[in-house]
Amino acid sequence: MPKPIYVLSGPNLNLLGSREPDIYGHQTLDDVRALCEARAAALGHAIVFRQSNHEGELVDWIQEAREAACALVLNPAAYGHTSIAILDALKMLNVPVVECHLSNPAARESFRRKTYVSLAATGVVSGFGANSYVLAVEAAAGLAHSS
Ligand code: CA2
Repeated sequence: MPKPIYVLSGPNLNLLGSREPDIYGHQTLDDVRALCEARAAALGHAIVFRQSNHEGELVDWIQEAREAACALVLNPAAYGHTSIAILDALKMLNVPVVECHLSNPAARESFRRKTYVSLAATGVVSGFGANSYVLAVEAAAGLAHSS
C-alpha cells in the first residue's frame, strides 16, 4: 500500500451542507469524506481526511504530509485567498499538491479570484461541488504514481 493521500479542508467547511446549498451543494463534509475514501480505495490508496478552522493547524498538517503522504489535496477555503503561511508550507512540500474548491472562485467576487495556494499547486479542480474533491483525489493518485 502506498502512503496515503492527505485531503485537507480549511475554515468553515465543517458546516458544509448547512447553508448556501446553491453555491456549495447539500452534501456534508462527512459525505465528501465517504466519496473520497471510496474513490481512493478503488485506485489503491488510503486517505487521511481532516478539516480545521485554524491556519496554524493546517500548516502543521501540511508539514506532516512531507513525510507521511504521497500527495496532497487541499481545499484551503478562505485561507487560500489570504494565507502566505500556507503557501510557504506548501512550497516546502515535496509531493504533488492538488488545490480543490467546491465552487468556482474565478466566477465569483473579485477577492476570490486570487489564491496564493495556486502558486504552489500542481493543478486546481473547482466548480464541481463535492465531485471536485473526487476529481482532485483522482488527479492526486495519478500524480503520485507518476512521481
Ligand atoms: O468553493 C470552495 O470550496 C471555497 O474554498 C469555499 C470557501 C470560500 O471562501 C472559497 O472562496 C471557495 C468558503 C467555505 C465556506 O464553508 C461553508 C460552510 C457552510 C456551508 C457552505 C460552505
